[in-house]
Parts: sequence; C-alpha cells; structure tokens
Amino acid sequence: LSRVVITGTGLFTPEGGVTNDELVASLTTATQRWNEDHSAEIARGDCTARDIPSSKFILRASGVGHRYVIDKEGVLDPTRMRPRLRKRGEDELSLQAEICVAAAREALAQAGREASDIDAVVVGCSNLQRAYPAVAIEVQAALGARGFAYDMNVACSSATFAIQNGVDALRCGHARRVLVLNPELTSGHTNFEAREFHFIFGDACTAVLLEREDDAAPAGVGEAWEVLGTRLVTQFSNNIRNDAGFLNRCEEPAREPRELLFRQNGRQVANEVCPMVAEHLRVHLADAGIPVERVKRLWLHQANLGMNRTIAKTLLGREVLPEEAPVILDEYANTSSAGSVIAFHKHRGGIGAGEHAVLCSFGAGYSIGSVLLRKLRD
Ligand code: CO8
Repeated sequence: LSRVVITGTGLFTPEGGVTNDELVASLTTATQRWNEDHSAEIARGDCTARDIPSSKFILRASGVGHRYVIDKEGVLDPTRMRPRLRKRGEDELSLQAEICVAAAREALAQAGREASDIDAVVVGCSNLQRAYPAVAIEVQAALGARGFAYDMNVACSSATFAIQNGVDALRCGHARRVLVLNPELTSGHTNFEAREFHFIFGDACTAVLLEREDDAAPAGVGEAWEVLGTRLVTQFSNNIRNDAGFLNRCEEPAREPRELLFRQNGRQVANEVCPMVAEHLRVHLADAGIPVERVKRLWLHQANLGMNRTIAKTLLGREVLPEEAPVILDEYANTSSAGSVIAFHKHRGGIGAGEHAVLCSFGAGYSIGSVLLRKLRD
C-alpha cells in the first residue's frame, strides 16, 4: 500500500468579523422587542419572556470570543437575524463552491501543485447549499481538476471522514491526488434569535491536499505529513439535531421553524463526548504503537475550550500547555468540520521531522474521526 501524505492546507476566512459584544447587542435589541410585542401573552402566562444574552457567559462557558460570518450586516440586523445572500444565477459559481476554490488555491500553492494535478475532489461539511449537482463537481470544474468529485456530510466530523475517504482512494489506486474541502457556512443554520445557540458558530472553509508519497513534490517544495492511520466511529444521539430536509414541505403537521436550524443539549453533549473522544484517541494511538507522550500536538475539533482541555488532559494524563492543543475558538468560534483543520493550518510550526501529531474531530451523530500524523519533512 502506498504511503499517503498531506502536502498542503488552505483556509478561506470571510471578511465579516463579529465580536461577542456586537452579537449580544443585536440579540438584546431583538429580545427586548419580542418581549414587548408579546407582553400581553407573557402577562397571561401563555408564553415566557425571553432572557437577555450575556457576553460574559459566552466567553466563560465556551471560550468563543469572536467569529467570522459571510454577511455581518444581515446577521446583526435585529429585524433579520440571518445572513442576506444574493441569489446567484445558475451560470454563476455558487457561494459554497466559491469559498472552496479560494481555500483550494492556497493548498495547491503550498504544495506546489496545479489544479490539473488533482483527480478527486471531496466536499465534506455540515450543511450543503443544495442537493445537486454536487458542489464538489462544480468546484472540480471551476478549478480545472480531473477525475471525480462528490459531496458528503458527517456534520463536525466531515473533514476527518473525508480525509479517510481520500486516503483510501489513494491507497487503492483510485486517485493520485485528492483535495478535501470543508465549506462551512454555519450562519445559514444558526438560530441567532436563541441566546443558547446564537454565539456558537462561525463561517470558514478549509482545504487539505492528499498525495501518494511516491508522487509528492520533491523535498524543498513544501511540507509533507504522513498519514499513519485514520479511525472513525459513530454512535447515534439525538442531542444535536438539524431537521431541515427535502421532506419538510410534505410533513403534517409542519415542523416548528426552530427545528429546521441547529439545536443541541450542549451540556449533555459535552459530558458524553469528552470521555468517548479521549478513549478513542488512546486506543487509536496504542493500536498504532505510538506512546501518547510522543504526540507533540493535538489539533482537536473546536467546539468548546473546556471540552478540549478535558480531552487533552484525560489523554495525556497531565495539564496541557496551550501550544500543545491549539485553540482558535477565540477568533473563529465553532466552524464545524473546518475547526480542527484551521487549528492544523495555523498552528503547526515548531514540530520537527519525524515527530507525531493528531488531528481529531467530534460532533453531531455522534461522530468521531482521528488522523494520526508524522511530519516527514519541513
Ligand atoms: N447568555 C447568558 N446566559 C445563557 C446563555 C447566553 N448566551 N446561553 C445559555 N445561558 C444560560 C442558560 O439558560 C442556563 O441558565 P439556567 O442555569 O438558569 O438554566 C445557564 O446559562 C447554563 O446553560 P448551559 O447549561 O446550556 O451552559 P453550558 O455551561 O453547558 O454551556 C455550551 C453551553 C457552551 C453550548 C456548552 O454546553 C458546549 O459548548 N457544549 C459542547 C457542545 C458541542 O460540542 N456541540 C457540538 C456541536 S457542533 C456539531 O456537531 C456540528 C453540527 C453542525 C452545525 C452547523 C450548523 C450551524
């Protein structure tokens, strides 16, 4: 079987940066208006007043300080509370394909590759903007890549699951170079009117270029990270749901609007998923014969600062230095499947050739994916 390496990564970041204070100010205005509009029902006890959000709570409970969104104005408009996106014509590049192309170009440049070198494109993300034609095929055409392309969705674990698909395709000889893309436009599915959800997510797109080591560019052109192993696991849970789907218009009775957006029992998710992830990583590393103390860096899914500290501490058996498990929540918030790849993209300096690291995602499903890496060359 061929050895597979990651030779490039890319990141698209939207221009619209939103601080917690800006988000809280907008939701506070919207909440006060809603409570005024419903004052009679609230007084009669037919419904309860909505609670005012707090910046202090957000930072303390999650570690999120800021996020980027594809349309800041629409998200912060208290009368709208969702992005305002121009409807594009069928002859125009779709928004999700556009951000994929931007991230892909950076990954290709890093690896010293042309788009025509690519013969498989996998788009993995939590929310696809349409059912078909596949966004991945649109990206393949826009880039001028060859071969085949398809979309897939495993929520926050879409990147690691797509990486495993790419590695398998390379090892089996179905492709020679695979581009994995994660266009996460989470603001389209965030309930900005609910204080328990409005702060969680941000938008971004990541790219990872996978090649067979015998095909990879010669030393000196770029970095190479050998994929020593991948491991995926899923376990059904209703604690994180989004019921938007093509049968919604047929259902009787119709669903509540909030059911068509992201929702979760966040506390229960954190309690259940942390031990599962730490154990998954322990067993994956042990089976690969890599002692945990040899792991130089953990690029974990970025959902919650406390969760990441707990997982890293449980795995390593000691307090973990911030640089050992980098966090990007303060700037990007939870970008679903893009999160662990953003951490890898931005925080992989200081690891020497021959040293080990882990990329790991976890989220809705539940789903967990881990990728064991060894740096081959600088
Ligand atoms: N401001 C002030 N108070 C608040 C706020 C707020 N914004 N939000 C909640 N509160 C209140 C609550 O009402 C509650 O009040 P009370 O005690 O009076 O009932 C109190 O604060 C505590 O609330 P919680 O118990 O909910 O608070 P937690 O400490 O659990 O923190 C978190 C909430 C931050 C959400 C935390 O539970 C968490 O991060 N959990 C991790 C969940 C996780 O990892 N989820 C993964 C989901 S992502 C994924 O899988 C991909 C899905 C695809 C998404 C893409 C589409 C958008």
